[in-house]
Amino acid sequence: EEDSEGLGKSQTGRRTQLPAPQPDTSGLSLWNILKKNIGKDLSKIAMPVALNEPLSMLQVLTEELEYSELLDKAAETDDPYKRMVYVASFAASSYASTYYRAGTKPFNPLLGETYECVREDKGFRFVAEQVSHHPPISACHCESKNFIYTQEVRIKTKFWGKSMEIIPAGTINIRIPRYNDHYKFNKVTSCVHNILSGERWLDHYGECLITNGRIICKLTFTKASYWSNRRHEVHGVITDDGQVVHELFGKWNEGIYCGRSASAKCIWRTGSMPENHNLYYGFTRFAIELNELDPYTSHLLPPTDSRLRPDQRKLEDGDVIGAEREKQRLEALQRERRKWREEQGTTYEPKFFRFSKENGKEVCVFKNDYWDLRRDPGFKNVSTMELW
Ligand code: PIF
Repeated sequence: EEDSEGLGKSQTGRRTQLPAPQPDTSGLSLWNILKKNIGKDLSKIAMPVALNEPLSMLQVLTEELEYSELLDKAAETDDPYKRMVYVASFAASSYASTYYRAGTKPFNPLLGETYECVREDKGFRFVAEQVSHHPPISACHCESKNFIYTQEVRIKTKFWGKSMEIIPAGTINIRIPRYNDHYKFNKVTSCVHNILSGERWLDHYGECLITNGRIICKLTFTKASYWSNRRHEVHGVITDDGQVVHELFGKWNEGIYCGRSASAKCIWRTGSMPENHNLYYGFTRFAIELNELDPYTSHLLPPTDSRLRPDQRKLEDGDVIGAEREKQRLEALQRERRKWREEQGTTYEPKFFRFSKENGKEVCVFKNDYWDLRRDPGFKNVSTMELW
């Protein structure tokens, strides 16, 4: 049964565990791969599947909405400064899931790969698509009765030897129609430390500037320093026309508080991790659910959905050798499609998003037809690419 908004009602409960634990990849030497590619753009090098976690970049984007209830709270708050407090806490919360994840990277989606996520419990529905391969660009759109969230990720990587920086470009837009709010913000730099040896860990640093008209929040992610054991700290200042209204502090892996120390109010706190998460890629409960293929959804999905990608499924099932074979096959097919387009002199057009110009900048906008096309009988009569 589908309700009027097209938010499917799954009868089954969601899974609480992955089908197989993370394979042992301790023998894998990243150095052997990276030494040949120093100074090169790492996104142009095919990496062994054993470095991956069984989620695509499109699904990892969905993880940033794990604490979407903060946006729901914002949408029920008349005070515009408090709304900014919730939105800023949401921005910090979107990094929480990365804390246990430094060991692996998501699958680089194939050009034209898509991912949908319908969460009737959280009240949102989400669509993402890989809209460019080189450079990798993913676009997503999420809507609920309370908010509209869009994001476009363009990643640049810098390999420094001991560490790798991931420098994101692109903007996150959150609209709360009830108050006519339009929040815009950028992402901060992420850094994978000890990329070649030792225990890998992630840091996020830089300034995230959130604007909503005159009300601005400057959220600073502090870079870990050799001289201090304070890590993962975030602090923020909300101003109206330059006047400080609220102050925020906390850690992106623990929680965010509003106010001054003793009297501060907790706005957000991370959820508990599932048991044995260290054996299962450090996934949160929400992450575990993302690649589940339940019988209700499976007949509605377009054939391009990440859940149907065979190498990722094989990795999830613990079959690294099969996954590597499939990854190479899919990459070869993708190269053939690219060659074919070059011969035809055509360029790739995204399916559910459209490139357009906004103030001279290229942006990727949701065409808003995904959920209509999905209506019974799903995507059976819609032409989509054959990716695998
Ligand atoms: C392949 O992607 P990989 C390459 O793009 C390859 O060039 C392409 O062939 P083509 C293949 O079709 C692709 O499958 C390489 C690269 C991808 C990202 C950006 O999956 C996000 O083999 C990075 O990967 C997030 O990966 C990292 O780029 C988060 O997906 C930690 O650059 C990287 C990652 C670097 C390794 C970090 C290891 C940390 C554990 O012939 O079409 O060009």
